[in-house]
Amino acid sequence: MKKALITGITGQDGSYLADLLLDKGYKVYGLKRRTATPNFENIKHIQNEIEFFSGDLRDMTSLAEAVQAIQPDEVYNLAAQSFVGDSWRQPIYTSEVTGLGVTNMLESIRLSKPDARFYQASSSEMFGKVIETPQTENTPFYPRSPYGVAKVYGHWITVNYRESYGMYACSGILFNHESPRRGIEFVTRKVSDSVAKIKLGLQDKLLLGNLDAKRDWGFAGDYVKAMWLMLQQEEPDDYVIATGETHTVKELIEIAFEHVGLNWQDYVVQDARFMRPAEVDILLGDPTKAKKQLNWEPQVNFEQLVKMMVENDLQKYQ
Ligand code: NAP
Ligand code: F7E
Repeated sequence: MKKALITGITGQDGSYLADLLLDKGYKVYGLKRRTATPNFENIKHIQNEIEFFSGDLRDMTSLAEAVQAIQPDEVYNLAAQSFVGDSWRQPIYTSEVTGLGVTNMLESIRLSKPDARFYQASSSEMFGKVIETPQTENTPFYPRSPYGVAKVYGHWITVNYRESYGMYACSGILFNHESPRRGIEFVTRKVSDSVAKIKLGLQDKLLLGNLDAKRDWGFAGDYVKAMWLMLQQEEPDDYVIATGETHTVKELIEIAFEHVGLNWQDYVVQDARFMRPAEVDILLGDPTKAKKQLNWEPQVNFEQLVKMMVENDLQKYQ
């Protein structure tokens, strides 16, 4: 039975990846931070099938002990301070977790299970103020937030460990991916949750920042399959994972409100508090390499994704 260690198992991607690996017959281990109150919302349906290790990406002792004890075949490093907006408010913390945390994980593997296959959750935020469109594996990085800068470090240290020590280390450059398990502060979930509440008379207005930003949004359930595929190849490599379509925040709002029969102009208010000090105006990924080499294809399109999220939040409040 193959053994996989997932950091960030309580998050959106960690939970979908755990579902996938359990389905494939893996023994799944999850690194989890201690919290004062339970934090199992995304994994409550599989909680009893996972073996947890207590740890934090900033504390290498906890990671090294987990790797030593588990001797995993595959390690998926999904843990991060992942909210771009907060990375300006907590830049040092973000660098430590999202940046240096990757080295802590790689060192833990190098010291006691160097043949484990490693996946690093890199991000399209590394392209930031984009040098070219669409973005590919060869597009130079120009990060625009402390989060993006930390992810560039995580990406290059992963490449460096592959080249320095011959480790099977991959960096998946994933564009935005969403789901009903998305954190409430991200724009898609903020919109789906608010639309559901407005429809049910539980909220009056939806306060948002930049409506013109464009993102290449896909479904998280599709994207975790690409993570697994990257670790099943003969050689480790880096891949862009995206849909190849881009949409504005305004289009997202239009579809979400229209789905419940409301006009977004009656409810959406722009609020400077949700604007960012430096914005990423457009992201559009070219997933050709992943399609060819991994045989990966996204199954859920943008409109289906938005409707799925609104439906889920409607059911929750009903
Ligand atoms: P998420 O929902 O925010 O989950 C982040 C996970 O990291 C949570 O389980 C969180 O635990 C854990 N974590 C945070 N700080 C930690 C620390 N110091 N030590 C150990 N664990 C810690 O993020 P996601 O959307 O699933 O994304 C997964 C990964 O992919 C992240 O690295 C993210 O930066 C990256 N990524 C995401 C996207 C996207 O569109 N979703 C795109 C590209 C890359 P708690 O539950 O305890 O907070
Ligand atoms: O913002 C605009 C905002 O916070 C998307 C993370 O998973 O994907 C995610 O990062 C866009 C931005 O995601 C609001 O300015 C407008 O242009 O949903 P978001 P993100 O910053 O793209 C990447 C790939 C990651 O790696 C990250 O971990 O929407 N926007 N008004 C707003 N955004 C938020 N959050 N809230 C608003 O009110």
